[in-house]
Formats: sequence, C-alpha cells, structure tokens
Amino acid sequence: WKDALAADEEKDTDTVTRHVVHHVSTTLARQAFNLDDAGAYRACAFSVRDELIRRWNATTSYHTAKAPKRAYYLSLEFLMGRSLDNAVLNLGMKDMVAQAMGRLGFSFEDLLDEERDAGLGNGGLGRLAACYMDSSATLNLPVFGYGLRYDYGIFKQLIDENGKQLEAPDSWLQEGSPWEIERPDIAYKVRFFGNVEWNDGKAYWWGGQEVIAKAYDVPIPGWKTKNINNLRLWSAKPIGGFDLQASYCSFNAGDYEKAVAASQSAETITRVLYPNDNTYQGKELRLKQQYFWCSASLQDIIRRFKKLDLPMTSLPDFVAIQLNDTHPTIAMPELQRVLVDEEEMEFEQAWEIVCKVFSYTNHTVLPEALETWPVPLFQSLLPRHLSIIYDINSRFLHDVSQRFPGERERIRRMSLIEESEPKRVRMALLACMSHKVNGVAELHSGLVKSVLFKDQVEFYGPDKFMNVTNGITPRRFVHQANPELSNLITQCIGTEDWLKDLSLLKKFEPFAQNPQVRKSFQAIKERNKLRLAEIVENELGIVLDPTAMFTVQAKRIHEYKRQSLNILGCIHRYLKIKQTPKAERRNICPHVAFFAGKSAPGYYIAKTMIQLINNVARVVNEDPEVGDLFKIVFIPDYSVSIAELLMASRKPAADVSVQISTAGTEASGTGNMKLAVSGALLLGTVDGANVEIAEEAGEEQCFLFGYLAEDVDEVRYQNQFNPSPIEQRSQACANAIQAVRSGMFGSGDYNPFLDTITEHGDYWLVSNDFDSYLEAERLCDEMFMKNHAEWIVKSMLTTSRMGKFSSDRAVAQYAEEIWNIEPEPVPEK
Ligand code: DL6
Repeated sequence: WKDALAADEEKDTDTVTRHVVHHVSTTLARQAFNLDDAGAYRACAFSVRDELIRRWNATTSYHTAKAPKRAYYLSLEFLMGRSLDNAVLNLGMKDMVAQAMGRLGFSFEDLLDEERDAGLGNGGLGRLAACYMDSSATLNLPVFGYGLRYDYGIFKQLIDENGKQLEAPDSWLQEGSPWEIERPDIAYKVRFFGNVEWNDGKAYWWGGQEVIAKAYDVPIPGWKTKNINNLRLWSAKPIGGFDLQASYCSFNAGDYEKAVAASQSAETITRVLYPNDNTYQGKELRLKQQYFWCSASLQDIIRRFKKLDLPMTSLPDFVAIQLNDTHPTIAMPELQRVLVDEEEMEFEQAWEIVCKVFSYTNHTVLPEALETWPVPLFQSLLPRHLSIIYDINSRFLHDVSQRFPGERERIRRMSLIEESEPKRVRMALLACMSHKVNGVAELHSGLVKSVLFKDQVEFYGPDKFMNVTNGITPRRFVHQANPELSNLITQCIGTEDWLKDLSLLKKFEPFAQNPQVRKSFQAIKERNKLRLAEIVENELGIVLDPTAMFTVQAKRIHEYKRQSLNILGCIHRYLKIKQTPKAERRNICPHVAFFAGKSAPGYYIAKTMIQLINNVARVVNEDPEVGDLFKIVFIPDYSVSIAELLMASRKPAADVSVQISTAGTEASGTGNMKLAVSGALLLGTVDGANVEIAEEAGEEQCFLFGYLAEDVDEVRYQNQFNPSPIEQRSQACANAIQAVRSGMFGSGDYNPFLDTITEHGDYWLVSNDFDSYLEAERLCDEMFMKNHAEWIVKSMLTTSRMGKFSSDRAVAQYAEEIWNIEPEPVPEK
C-alpha cells in the first residue's frame, strides 16, 4: 500500500487536464479538438477512475497485509446510479476536475448527464445496498460487496399515448462502463444439475453443467478517506468459450451454431435483472442466478481466507456474511457443502460455523415476497444442497420436538420444508438459522418478531432478532443532490463534518428561528422548484406554477404502497375544484402532484394504476377551468438520478413527501428519508420508518393518518367477510371511483383495479383510510397556504432532525452488533 500511495502526486488542474487529454488520445483513440460531450465524459471518467484505482490498490494491499475480519454484503441488487459526480466529490476533486473540463471547453455539469445510471436493482433494497457500500467505505470498514453484473439492468419505462407503461431493455453496458474493472484473473467454476454419489459416507457431486463466474470490480470511494472498498460483480461465461472437442462440433455451419447456443445458455444466467420488487417469482433461472452468485462469492471468500493459513474453524473470526434478504440464502447450504464435502469437516461442527458466519436482513413481511422454492426444482438444479437442507431440517425438527413435545402443528410451521404440493423449501426459515436476524425499521422489526418469525423467536430466544433502521447516504442525497442546501447548512453550523456525522444536523435547528437563514432556506427550495418546473415544461410540456405545493410519491408502483389512494385523492380534488364557485377558488391551495415509479411488467393491477394516473393527469392538466390550481405529473422512467432530481436533487423540489402504504406493509421506505432531509413534510401513514421520522421530527411537523398496523387485520376481516357498502366506508372514495367508471378519464379498462376496492374486500384499505387521508391533506393545504412562514420553520426542523437516518449510523450498527468488525483506515504515508 505504501508503494501505491507513494505515487500520490499533488493533483492540480494542469495534471488533471493532462490526464484527461491522455485518455482522449489513448483509451478513446480520438483527438481532443473534435471531441463531443459523450467522449469528454468518458475521458474524464477514465482519468477519475485512475485515481480511484490507485487508492483502491493501496486499500487492498493494506487490508491483505493486515488481514482484519471482513464483512461481505451479498445483495442481488446494487442500484448505484451515476458515479462520476459522487466519485469526484468523495475524492475531493470536483473543483479541479470541473476546471480541467472547463479548460477543454466542456461544462462539467453537462457531462454529468452523459452518464447512464447503473440500474442493477429494482428499488429500495438495491439502493440501500448502494448506500451501505458508500457508508462502509466512508467509515473505513473492511466491507466487500458481492452481486451480479447483469447485462440488462432495470428496464426503461416508456409511457405510450394511452398512458400505459411499456418496457424497453436497459442496455447500460452498450458503450462499456468506465467504473468497472474486468478481472480475467478472478474466475471460478460453478456447477448446476448433475448427480450426487455417496462413497464411505462422503458425498460427491459431479456432472451436470458447469459455467464460469468472471469478476468485474467496481471501486467504491468513501467520503474524504483514502480507503476505497470493492464491489465485485459476477458475469457468467461458458467454460473455455466454444467446446471444440464436443461431439456436436465438427466444422459445419449447423454444429457451429449449436456451439454458440451452448455458450449463450451460460451467459443467460447474468443476462437480465428480474424486474420484481416485493414479489417473488419462482423461475428456475432466478434460482440459478442466486446459486451462481453465491457459489462464486464463497469461493472467492474462502480463497482469501485460505491465504491466512488458518484452520477452517476460525472462519467466523475473519468472515461475516450479510444476507440482503433471502436471495442469497443458498450460500448457507453451499458453505456447509464446502466444509463437509471438500474440507471434510463433521456435519454438526460445520453447521455451527455456517450459522456464526451468516446473518440475515429481512426486508418485507408481505407473504407474496417470501421465497419458497419447489423441491423438485431444487432436486434437479442443486441435488446436493437439497440433501444438506433435509439433513439440517431433520436435526432441527428433532430439537424443536424436544423443546415442544407433541406440538405437531408448530413442527409443521417451523419445518424448512413446506408440506404443499409440490413440497417447497422455505428460504426465510433457513436464513433464520444464521446468528442474527434484523428488520429494517422499529415497527417492521416488531412485526418480524411478533408475526413473521414468532415461532422462531420462541425457539431461538429474542436475542437473535433485532432492528437496524435503514439509512441513506447524506453525501449523495444532500451534498451532491442538493448542493445549495448543503452549503447553507455548512455555513450555518461552521463545519462540513455533518456530512460524516449526520447527528450534527441538529446544530442547524436553532437557525429555524433566524429570519435571514429561513429566507435563504426558502429561496433554495423556490429556486429548485422553479428548475424542476422548467424541466417538466421542457420534457413533458406541462406548465407548472412553481409556487404551488409540490407533493411527491416516487417509488415502485404497488398496491400496498397505495398510489391508488393518491390518484383517487387527486380525482376527489379535481371534482371539488370543479364544484367550487369561481369566486371561492382563491381559497384553494394550488397543488402539483408528482408521481414516479415503475411497475413489474407482469403486474396487471399496478400497470392499470399507471394508466389511470396518466389519464387523470391528461384530463386535469388540460382542463382550463382548473388552470394553475392543480396539475398532475407522472415522471417516466424513475431511476436513482430522477430520485436525486425530485427528492433532494440538483433541483430539490418536494414540499410534501407522500408515504401512504397500508400500515404494517412498508418495511421501512428510504424515499421518506431522502425527502425529509431536504425539508419535505411527511404526509403519511403510521408505517415503516415513517414512525421514526415522525418521532424524530416531532409529530407536529407531520400529517399522519389512517388505521394503525394493529387494527389492519380486523378491518380487513370486516371488508372481506362483512363488508359495508363502499359509500358507507367513504362517500368521497365512492364518488371518485364512480367518476372513473363513468368514463371521465377515458376508456381504459380500470375495472379490475377498481373492483379490488369495491368488490374484492379492499385488502389494502383504500376506502377505509380515504377520509382520514383527505383530512390530512386538508390540514396540509391549510398550513401551506395560510401559514407559509410556519411551514418553512417546520421544513427546517424536519431537515435538522433527520440525523438518525444516515446509512453511516446503520452500517456502524451492523459493524458493531452483527459483524463484529473494526474500521481499518489506510494510514497516511
Ligand atoms: O429495506 C430496504 C427496502 C425498504 O425500505 C422497503 O420498505 C421494502 O419494501 C424493501 N423490500 C424489498 C423486498 N423485496 N424483496 N425481495 O424490496 O426494502
């Protein structure tokens, strides 16, 4: 590491300019004098990457020499977004790089828009993993990420002329990514299918299909630290390219095609990210992805551990593996297989090690998201793993029956194998055998203990189950995304340290009483709203009143997140405006409702909701009677960059954060944190991290409404088995639905969606919560319009009280309470 840092030359604008020009002529093989923005972005990115690699080498060598215990974060999704701005900010090089690009005739801000988002994730779970990588590097923690390098990330969302979502592939690697380093030197074989043979009590798994996992490394810079961590993504390749020895491969065209097809079958494994959020899709390819990634990652982890030349029994002293949801749970039986079959360890001793190494984060209590794999699929794809799972299960159920004699029903519930037709492997119960299980917000962790894993808590005891409330990185979601607000906070509290210790934000709180600072805070918000309005006008042709209240609901489209409530509320607002005599309309608070989000391509009801939102928007926005009083904007193709735009953003713009999931369904939410830290007031249900946001900000700063989680089951039961007419549950809701059915918003087939509320038991309690939602909105409007000075104070209080929601706090908690790892900063030279 010393050598790597010895090359640390003093950077100045001249050297940066020279480096960029060098990449133009060598890496791009182009001439600096006829370069376009795309080329300039790439050359700039490559020269920043050089700096990342230099420090990354130093970190890697230092950690190799020091050999600390490391944590490995296994996540099937890493929603990284763009890297250039983040990298130069974290490296402290932004001004220099911007100047260098300026000298070469380019605007750095324009170049930032040339970068494609790395969209290797669906939503909250993937973005959380990206925030945790950022925080681990910032805290100098030896954390290594493992994921998949999908050729196609989350699809591009297009909206057709009927308002419907269309999906286009996201070929984000088309021009290559400057942020990854191809590692042909790091590759492992992964086996699928095949047979298990037993010899002398020893299992031997052979045959089947073998593919190669090849590594691509993404350096992860921390904020103002020399440490650069690593995110290793695996790409599937055929073994040895084309198999020229294979019987099908003689030199004629037909056989050649067969050989190519075989290689494509291997590559299919990492071709595409499954575009489902909070729903489980039991496809064979998905299980293949999971095993491919876990097997390669474990081989890599064990290779690194073996360099220490220690017995396998000390693995838990050097390795902690975090399962980000159940997707990587197959890594547990895989490690068991390696320890027993390859390292020849006793089964029981091996399993003890496995349980100590792993820990599991649960991200949802929704039954439709919990993974269970059909036993026949497991049997064919991973026969050895299935036999290991059966072994573990029989020992486990033996222990359960000792503890709870005669409780057959309990044993049935706790078995790793669900006795369905066909039988299924319950991945979450397997993951619960790891040494710690955590939920992602207080309320959610409570439900994990009291409902989802109640039996497991009774069996293992409560200590294993804990809470780590999610967090977001303030570097990306305040400093980078909202630089004016970031500067104001720094000026007021006299230090930039809050970016590394977000609890320092509380020092900003007294400035809510300072009229001058309040004015600046308000001016920043107004400028940002104006810029967002300009973008919306240019891109979507919708003219907005920037002084109107901007509400934002930006997240995946899902019934439990209840964009339904929001859009039906919009319809109610529209009908009310039209019923209000002209003279009285000045009392109405002007409103812009922003929606953004993707639906899973096969999720019919969610797609219907998108169509309804777009068609209501069209009617409302074109109605001259409504004018500036109300506009609805659906921003297509929601991504990390659009989130930066809407939430905190280079154009941070939300006045109100709309987080209205049915209580008890949103595990945490992180959009709520991103919006709140930029001063948006929460309009929300008592759900997920909303609860803690309200606790921290003070309930007076929030507009909470709706049934509480503990009442939801009862209301649901009523709705299903003893329903009152919808008009009794909410006349306003019934009217809004009737307006849609009347054809006011075009002839889309909205009935299957509307019927879920009116005919099929309103599982998500839209009608039950409707009136209290309208009342919360009314209070919100009233304050925004009649007491805007107070609104600004509340907004500043909200910002300054969000210190808890830093991903640094969350990662530090994982490090201390779960992984047992320490910071390992690379020493100064
Ligand atoms: O923990 C990150 C994120 C939470 O903020 C969301 O509330 C939650 O819905 C999401 N969960 C998932 C679960 N998906 N699966 N599988 O995405 O996690």
